[in-house]
Parts: sequence; C-alpha cells; structure tokens
Amino acid sequence: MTDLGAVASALRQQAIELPSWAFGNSGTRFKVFARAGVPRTPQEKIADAAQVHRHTGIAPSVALHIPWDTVDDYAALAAHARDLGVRVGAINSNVFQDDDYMLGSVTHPDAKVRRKALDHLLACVDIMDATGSTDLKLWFSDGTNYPGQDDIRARQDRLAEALAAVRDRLGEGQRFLLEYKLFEPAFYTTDVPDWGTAYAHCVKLGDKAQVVVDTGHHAPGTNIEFIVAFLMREGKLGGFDFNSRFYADDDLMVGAADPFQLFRIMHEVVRGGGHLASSGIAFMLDQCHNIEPKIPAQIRSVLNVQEATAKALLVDTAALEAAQLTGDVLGANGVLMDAYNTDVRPFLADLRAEQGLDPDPMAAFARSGYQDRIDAERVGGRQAGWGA
Ligand SMILES: [Mn+2]
Repeated sequence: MTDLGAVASALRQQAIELPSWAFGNSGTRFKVFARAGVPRTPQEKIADAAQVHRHTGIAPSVALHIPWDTVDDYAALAAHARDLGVRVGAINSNVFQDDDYMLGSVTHPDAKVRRKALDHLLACVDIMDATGSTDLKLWFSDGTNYPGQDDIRARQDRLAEALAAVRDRLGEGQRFLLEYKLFEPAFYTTDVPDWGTAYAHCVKLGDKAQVVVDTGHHAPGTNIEFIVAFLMREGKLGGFDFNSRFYADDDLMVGAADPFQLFRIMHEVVRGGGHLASSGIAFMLDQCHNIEPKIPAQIRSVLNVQEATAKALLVDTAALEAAQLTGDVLGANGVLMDAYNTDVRPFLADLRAEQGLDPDPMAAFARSGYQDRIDAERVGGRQAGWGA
C-alpha cells in the first residue's frame, strides 16, 4: 500500500518553473494572434507568472529569455519578482534571431560570429550573477540544410570549444543545461540533435554541464521515459522543458496531447528520486499559447504536471517490484495502470485546501478579476512576443 502522507509531503515540495515567454504573444510560423492584457514588459510577465503561483502554490520561479526580457537593472528585476512572491529561474540564451546567425552561432564557420555568440552566452551568466539564477539554458538552432554545406565534425569541435568556455565562466552553484532538438530550423544536420550528443558533450565538461529534455524535441514514437531514466542514472538530467506535441515541436500544453506519456516520464522521475528538491532537476514549462488564454493555460499546465506526479507517487512500488522480480508481466503492468487510472483530483483539491489555497485554481483565477484588470490596464505600449 502506498503511504498517502508521504505522497502529500512530496507534492507539497513540488516546484514547476514558468517561462516568461508563455505570457507574451507567440505561436506558429503562420500567425501569432494578439490578445488583450498581454504583458508589455518583463515586469508584467513576472506579475502574470506570480498569479499562476498564487493559485497553484507550486510555481515559485519564472525563467527569463534574453534578449526578450532585457532590462537595465537585473537585480531590480529579481527584487520585483521577490516582491511578487516568486524568483528568477533559468536564464535562456538566444543565439538564433540575429542575421549574423544564418549559418549558425557557436558552430558558425566564421570565428567572428562564434565570438559574438559566445559573448552573448557569457553575458547571460552575468545576468545569472545579478539575479541569483543558477541555471543557464542553452539551445542552439545551429545546423545545416544541405549535404556538404559545412563540415559536421568541425562544427562539433566549435561547439565543444564554446561549451567549455561557458563552463569555465560559471561560478559556484551555477550550471548550464544543454537542450537538444531533432530538427528545425536546420533540416539536414542539427549540431545538438539528440540526448546522446548533448550527453557526450556534458560528460566531458563535468558537473556544471547537464542535459535538459524538452519533451517536444524528439522523433515521433521516441521513448522519452527511457532517456529520462538513463540520464538520471548517470546524474546528467538537469531538467525538463515540458510541453506536448501531436506532430513536431508543437509546444502545446504539457499533458494535453499524451497524459499517459507524461505519467510514464514522471514515474521514472519518482523512481530515481528526481521529485525530491535535493535532486536538482528543474521542472520547467516551455510552451506557446496561440489560441488559448495564457495565464489559465499556464495554470492548467502546472496542474497537469502535478496530477501526473501524484499518479506516479501512487504507484505501489513494493507490489511493482514483486511482480517484476517474479516475471509477472501483467501484474507489473497492472500496478502501473492502477496508479495511472486513479483520479487524483479530489486528493489534490484537499491538499490545496490544507495549504490555504482554493481547491480549484482555474476557477479561483477566473473569479479573481486579474484578467479584467490587466485587460483594462495594459493599453498602449508594445505587447511582448517573439523578438520583444
Ligand atoms: Mn525548450
């Protein structure tokens, strides 16, 4: 039998990080729809993130994206976050939106462009110092579109050189999280296409280099929970970028396309102790809300992760192990499915009530009047979006 007190205790410690960019206008390559109340500044994005934390109780940090969240005074921005009850999380670098990066950033054939890209990554570490952030997220759009376009091996050498320079700049308690992605925008080769490439670079660079798994960055049918189990066993899973997908990098709400996959991932997380704060695994969202209202979408996403985690914690591990060791295939599968098929929503509602939260965060936000207030207040200026 599962100890429900221990499940509740683990869930009270859960922390999910919100992306500042989820509150801005974003979406597909074809059309980004503007919406009333969208933040115009990094400060307003953090205010919206703080609302999600206020109603869920488990979203205490917000990731920034540079240059989209550029401000003059980062210490003041961190203080603004603290005033609102949240803190600055990972700093996401961006070396994919400048004309200079057409043929790559840190793997570009021209040393001047590589230097410019590296300088941006190092500037992001300065922002970590100013905000108290401990994580630098690195994603490179680098790659090629045509066979023969550039030397695959030379690009790996350039990547290794840049990653080592970033590692050397990181201070005590700071790390980088290297994110891989199968394809797009490069369509022939991508320089960090998969977890194996990211892992191999990170192993060489030591403890300050870890892999981040963006759940939308795999080929269809990839067994993501296997990757999670492997990286955790090696001590190399730095975190997640959660989202869900039906086709490619859809960036839909986590748990929307495939809640069972999310459960299977969280089962491996719990199996490896990754749900404990001491694991150092960052549970981040990386999503776009193109047609749905953004703050409720973030609340729903947080709740989806919480529900999957609760189900994973409900797995009767003793019964599972006994079935596994005796070769009881259907019994073992049944133990897992029993947990997955449990409706944890009443349990989570009670848990929230115990913590002084509204048992229904979606309804509580709708009642709060916050959306009407920002719709009325945020008039004029330029709404945040990609490139803002
Ligand atoms: Mn991502």
